[in-house]
Amino acid sequence: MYKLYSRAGSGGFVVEAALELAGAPFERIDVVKGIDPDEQFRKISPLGQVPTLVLPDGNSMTESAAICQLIAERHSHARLAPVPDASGRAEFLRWSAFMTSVMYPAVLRIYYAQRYTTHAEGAEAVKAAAIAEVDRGFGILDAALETKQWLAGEHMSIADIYLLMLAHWHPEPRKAESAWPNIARVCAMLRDVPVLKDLNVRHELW
Ligand SMILES: N[C@@H](CCC(=O)N[C@@H](CS)C(=O)NCC(=O)O)C(=O)O
Repeated sequence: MYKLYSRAGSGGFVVEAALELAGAPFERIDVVKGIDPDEQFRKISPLGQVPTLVLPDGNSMTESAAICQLIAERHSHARLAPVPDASGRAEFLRWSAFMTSVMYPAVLRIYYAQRYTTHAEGAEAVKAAAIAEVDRGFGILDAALETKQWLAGEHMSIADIYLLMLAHWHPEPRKAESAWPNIARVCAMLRDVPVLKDLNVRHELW
């Protein structure tokens, strides 16, 4: 069985979604901000961040996008990602990497702005620049969705759910509706998926 360290409203959302959609049983351990839930947590998550996944074989990993990719590979029946030789695979890898390496860190600069400056007064400027960076990224993702239903291939993938999570982390959670209509369309479809609706009761992303 998997063991997932998570927290409501965190990047644990997309990993919980992947595990639920894969039908993979898991134990969820809630991590309260700033308080390690058990001795093991800090050893396997040196930055003290969630999501952190302990695999059935006892190995563990951090990094939301990598975790989602592993779950997709190990539970391929759930079709969480295009298979390696499918035409949508390149887009899946591209947009997953974009969201985890460009978007997620920019969101962190919004909510943890004081970590990104040594100036006592600097946090507001960090935050403003981060919002601009997030908005630029959403513009790129929206354009990628202009001619297609999903981010990668013909089916919904875990990358779309990653996008749903990011969109709801925006300080103006309804901004997609006016600024990024294609992202708003994908999010509207996903908010109706029963598994995601159920997860949102705890995560309260929307
Ligand atoms: N690169 C990591 C980022 C994880 C992350 O920043 N998680 C946040 C919650 S969304 C966290 O645990 N922050 C606590 C902290 O940094 O102190 C990933 O993609 O999983």
